[in-house]
Amino acid sequence: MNPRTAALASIGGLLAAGPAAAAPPAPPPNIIFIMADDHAEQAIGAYGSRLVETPNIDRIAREGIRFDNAFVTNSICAPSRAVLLTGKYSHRNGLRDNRDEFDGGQVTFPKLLQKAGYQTAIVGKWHLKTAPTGFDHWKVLDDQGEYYRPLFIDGGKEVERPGYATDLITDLALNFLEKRDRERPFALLYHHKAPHRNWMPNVKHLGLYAGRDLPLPETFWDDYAGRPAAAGQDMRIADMYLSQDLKLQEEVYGEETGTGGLKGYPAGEAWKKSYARMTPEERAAWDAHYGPVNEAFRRQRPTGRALAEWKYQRYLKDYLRCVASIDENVGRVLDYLDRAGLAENTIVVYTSDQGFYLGEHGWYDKRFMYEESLSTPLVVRYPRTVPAGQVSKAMVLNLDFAPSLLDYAGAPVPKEMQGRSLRPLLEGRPPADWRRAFYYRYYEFPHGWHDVRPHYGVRTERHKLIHFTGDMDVWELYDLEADPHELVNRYAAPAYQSVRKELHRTLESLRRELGDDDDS
Ligand SMILES: [Ca+2]
Repeated sequence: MNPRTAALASIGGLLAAGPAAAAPPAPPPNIIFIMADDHAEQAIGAYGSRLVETPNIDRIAREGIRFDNAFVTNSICAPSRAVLLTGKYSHRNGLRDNRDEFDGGQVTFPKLLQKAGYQTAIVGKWHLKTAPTGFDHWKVLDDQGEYYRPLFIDGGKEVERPGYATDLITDLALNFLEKRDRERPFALLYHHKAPHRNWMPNVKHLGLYAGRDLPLPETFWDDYAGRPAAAGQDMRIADMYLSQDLKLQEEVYGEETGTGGLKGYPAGEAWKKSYARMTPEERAAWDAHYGPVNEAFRRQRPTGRALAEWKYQRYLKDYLRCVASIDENVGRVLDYLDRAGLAENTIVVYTSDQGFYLGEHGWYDKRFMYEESLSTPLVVRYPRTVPAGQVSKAMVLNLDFAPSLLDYAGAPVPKEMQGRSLRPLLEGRPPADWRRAFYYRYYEFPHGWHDVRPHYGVRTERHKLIHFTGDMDVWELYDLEADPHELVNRYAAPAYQSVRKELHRTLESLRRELGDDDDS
């Protein structure tokens, strides 16, 4: 019986039996919230990717729901995590960019789940500088985390664990599930480091894409005409480091050919350290793959466009190999839920802290309010009440996670939370007054990486208005239907003046409503 039929049958049963024979209240759902780091929709099978297969993430979508319009409110690692925990925008939760520290004293959904009787845990990436609060159990990566032999902060101590980050984080997740208190519901935040830069695959996945080249995105050679902020960034694949990003050895590359997003960063030294974290066996497998890559580079010495395209292939293949490891490990967790009889009553969420550029506009990284980094993958499975095989086009935000999970746990959602529970959407009852526009704001400048100008804006179902602030003071307007790749800024186009006026009105009303009217 599929879940929809099952739900109808159980409602039918209740009606037939009458109120006197009402079933005992259902137990609160368990929660496994899986968040990857920098995992773009373009690299997930369920979203139509032709680049990589992700059968386990796809399984969550197939047995539940896929959201095609899921977005973040500030497209960068730590801020997105603070939004997840608090259900509040950056200007309200205080974590505006990666330099800020998270104020762990504020209200978060894990704390409220604890009050509601849940055991709460987080394993893997944390990245909020201050120690986790609201978790009964936590083992988190130190800072960004390393791919090989990563350091975990565990009971206040740093513990180095041999092995590969994605496997190790999954081991910790399964270990928590195995040792949990079986009398109480659990909420486990299972957060991967991958596929964040510097994209070091598990050695067992290095053979993927052998002898095969990946297609260049249509916008790879974007000239950024009419978009000064897009022209001024430092996140072009053409400028990636040959060492830390693309894994060439010093004797081969000689000198770096790119800025890599942060002038003066000692990329060669960083790469030596990353490489040295592998065991002799891992290094042997690594060298067996990268030795020939280094050798081919030494022979060909690509320059100009050929070098940029060579970098694209190297970057994207390693990124996708990291994704393959995540998918394999998500499969381990889904299998565990099946074996333990937990699948039916556990909400499984798979998402990322934001989207990412896989060569679109010639870029890697995120930050911009353009579609690839504004969007984030989101699939959810909860067989007990969420019908399988659904696709939602509703505009949903990372701001909605906290209220949704509290709603399912039967805990009150505090007024200060600015998102809205996704529950009616998950259960196939989209509310008529669901949002049709949302507000975005990015802050990290001039400090930090990649020189992306601070900006804010509004996205509606069809249009987008962006204001790059400060001395740049440039407005951009996109028509996503006519120009899905956002190549033509129509802010000054005569045909768009009434749309422009309407977008300004929507933006101002959202800023007022959300209490963010400070441009500085
Ligand atoms: Ca991230």
